[in-house]
Amino acid sequence: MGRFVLPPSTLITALFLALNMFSLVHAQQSGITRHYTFNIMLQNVTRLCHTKTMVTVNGRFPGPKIITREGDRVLIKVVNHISNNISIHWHGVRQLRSGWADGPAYVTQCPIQTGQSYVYNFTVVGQTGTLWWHAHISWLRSTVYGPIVVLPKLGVPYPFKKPYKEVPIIFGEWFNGDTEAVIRQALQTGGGPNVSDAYTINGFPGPLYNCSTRDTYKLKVKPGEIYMLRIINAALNDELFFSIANHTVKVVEADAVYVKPFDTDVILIAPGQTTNVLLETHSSYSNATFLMEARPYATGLGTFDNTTTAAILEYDHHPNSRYHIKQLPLLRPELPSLNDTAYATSFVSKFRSLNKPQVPVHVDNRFFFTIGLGTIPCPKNHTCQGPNGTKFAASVNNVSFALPTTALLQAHFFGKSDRVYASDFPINPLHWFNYTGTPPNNT
Ligand SMILES: [Cu+2]
Repeated sequence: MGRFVLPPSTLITALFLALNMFSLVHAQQSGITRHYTFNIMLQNVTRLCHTKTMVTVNGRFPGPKIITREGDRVLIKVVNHISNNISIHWHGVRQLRSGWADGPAYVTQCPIQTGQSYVYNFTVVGQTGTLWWHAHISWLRSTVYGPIVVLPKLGVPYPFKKPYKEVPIIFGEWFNGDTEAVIRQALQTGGGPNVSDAYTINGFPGPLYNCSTRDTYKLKVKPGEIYMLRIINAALNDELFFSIANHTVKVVEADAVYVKPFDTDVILIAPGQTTNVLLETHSSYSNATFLMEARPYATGLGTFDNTTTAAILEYDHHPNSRYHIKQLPLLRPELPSLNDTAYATSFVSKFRSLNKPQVPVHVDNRFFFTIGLGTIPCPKNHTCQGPNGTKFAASVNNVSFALPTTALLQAHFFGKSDRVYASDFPINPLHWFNYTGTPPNNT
C-alpha cells in the first residue's frame, strides 16, 4: 500500500487555503460591522404651502436609509443637537441579548439629552427584508423616521427573481402645526389628537392636496422590468390601503419574513408594519401615467384623517412618441372604501409562511391578552374631551401603561425595580366583556 505524501510547500498552501476558507465562512456567519452617525437637528421643511421647523436626522425628511445584511453588526451613533430629549427605536429588529439598543425612552434606556450622544449596537439575526427606524419618545416619530434594508447574507439569493431595482416607499403624515403641541393637547384633554393635514409618500403629499402638485414623489420605471417596493407604514396610527392604477403587485415579504407570494391589486398595511412587493412593469412603453394612492382603513370611534396621498408611476418615454409626457392621461387606482372590513379581512387572510413554520408545540402557560382603546373617567375638577366627557386610554387586560421616570430596564439592572417594574401583570383581563361587541359603559 503506497502512501501519498504532500511536499511541504503544497501542505502549507493547502493549510493556508483551508484557513482562508474558514475565515471566509466565519466572516459570512458573523458578518461585518457597519457604522452610521445620526445627527438629530432642526430643519425647515415646506409642504402644503406651510413651512415649519421640525426635528430630523441629518436634516433629511424622511431620514437616511440604513443598509445591512443579515448577520451584520450595526453601530449607530446618535448625537442630540436639539432641545428635546430623544431616543431612536429600530422597529422590528429582534435585539437578541441587546435590549439596551432597542430604543423606547424610559423602557430600555433614558432618552438622549441635549448635547449628549448614545451608540446603538446590535446584530441583525435571522431576519431579511425591510424594517425601519423612528424616534421613540412623545410624537417625534411623526418627522423622525427612515428605512432599514436588510439584505440576505452574502451569496444567499432572494427566493424570487432578483428585482431590477429596489425602491423604498414610506407612508407618513404631514401636520401643518407642531406635532409635539398636538400630542400635548390630546394628553391634557383626554380627547383624540388633532388629525394630520395630509398623508405622505416618501415625505410628499402628492397632487390630490391643495398647494401640493410640486411636492409629489415620482417613480420612473422602464417597461418589462421587476421593481421591488420596500413599503413602510410610518403613519402615526392609521392602517392604509395602497394601490397602483392598472398594476398588480406580488407580496413576497412582511416584517422581514418571507411569505408565500400572492398577487393583489390593493395592499393593506398597519402602522409600524413593513412589506416587500414586486411590481412588474408593463411589457411595452405606456401611453399613460399611473397614480399610486394610499388612504386609511378605519372603523374606530375617534376621528381620523380621511384624505388620500398619491405618487406618480411614470414609464420612460418612448423616443418616437408623438406626445409629451405631460399630455398622457393620468390614471387613478380604485381603493376600497374607508371602512371596508370585508376587504381588510380577506387581504390579511392571504398571508402564509414561505417556509415550514417552526413553532413550539408544547405549551407551559396560557395567557389571554385583550388589547384595546377604551375610555376612563375624567379626573375630578378637570374637563375632558373624550367620548361623553371621558378620557381615551389604551390598555392591555384593563391596565394602562404609564411612563416611569426611571427607565425600566435600567431600574431592573441596578436592582431598583421596586415600584418601577412589577412582575404581577395580569395574564387574564381583570374585567371580562364581549370584546367584539358593543363595549360596556364604565363612566
Ligand atoms: Cu416602531
